[in-house]
Amino acid sequence: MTNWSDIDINAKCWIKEAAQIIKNSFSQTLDIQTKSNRNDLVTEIDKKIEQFFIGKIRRNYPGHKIIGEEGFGDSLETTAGIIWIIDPIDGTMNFVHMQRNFAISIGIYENGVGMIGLIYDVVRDELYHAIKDNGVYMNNLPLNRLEEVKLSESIIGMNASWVTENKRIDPAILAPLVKNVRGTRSYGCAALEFAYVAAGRLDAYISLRLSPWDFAAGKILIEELGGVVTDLRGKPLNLLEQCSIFIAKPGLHHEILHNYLHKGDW
Ligand code: 2AM
Ligand code: CA
Ligand code: CA
Ligand code: CA
Repeated sequence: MTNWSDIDINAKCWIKEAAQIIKNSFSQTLDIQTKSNRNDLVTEIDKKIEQFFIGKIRRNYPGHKIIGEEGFGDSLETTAGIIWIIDPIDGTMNFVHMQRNFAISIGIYENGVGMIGLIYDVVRDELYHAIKDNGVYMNNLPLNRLEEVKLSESIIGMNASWVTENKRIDPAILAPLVKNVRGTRSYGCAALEFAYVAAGRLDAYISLRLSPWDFAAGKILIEELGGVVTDLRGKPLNLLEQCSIFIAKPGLHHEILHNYLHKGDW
């Protein structure tokens, strides 16, 4: 039998330890490199934190598998077994430029089912924490189930660049949505945007392309609170592949999907 409570206690403890390493780096000069393009940044701290978690997991749970953004984990073809999906720093650009608005994100899945989701806002010391069938907590305060909200009174997390010309979606699909909601916000940290939907600070969040480590923990939080997690076409996410993301409170998800995202040919 898997001892989930032991895994949970360890994961939380390692996150706090990792956060201290990140905070200590604020006084150092960072080695900043680029990945897929000149704005896709990575630092030695991203790599160090991923290796820190992998070392702990391998030592304590040798049978578990790991997927991490910086590539020090396993390369997996199936979701069988227990898998830790880790983003050591989500929001690296914010980490580099602002020293805030970034998070550590860890989702732990068993045979494709989300069991534990942890998103830690290091600088604000806010830990968003879900255990399957046991609710979601922010620093041990329970978060409420997600309730219906009117589109005209909702705030949606999305990146402004998607309403300009881009290769993934016709701006004519998103522009009417942007016009009809109460407001839009962009935080530059997918995990925190999931956490904000969980905490009721945002009502929905849209992203045109995320990787499993960006959404693994957040998906567990949102689903545990009764929210809906799909891609922009309303399809379930694949834990091993990149996909578009659309999460929202229950009624709002249906309304946006049918009245906006399903319109047009894209
Ligand atoms: P990251 O900081 O861990 O890379 C805004 O950039 C959000 O999108 C962040 O959560 C960021 O995660 C994520 N993201 C996913 N793919 C990205 C890419 N190719 N370049 C920059 N950010 C990316
Ligand atoms: Ca990255
Ligand atoms: Ca990320
Ligand atoms: Ca990252």
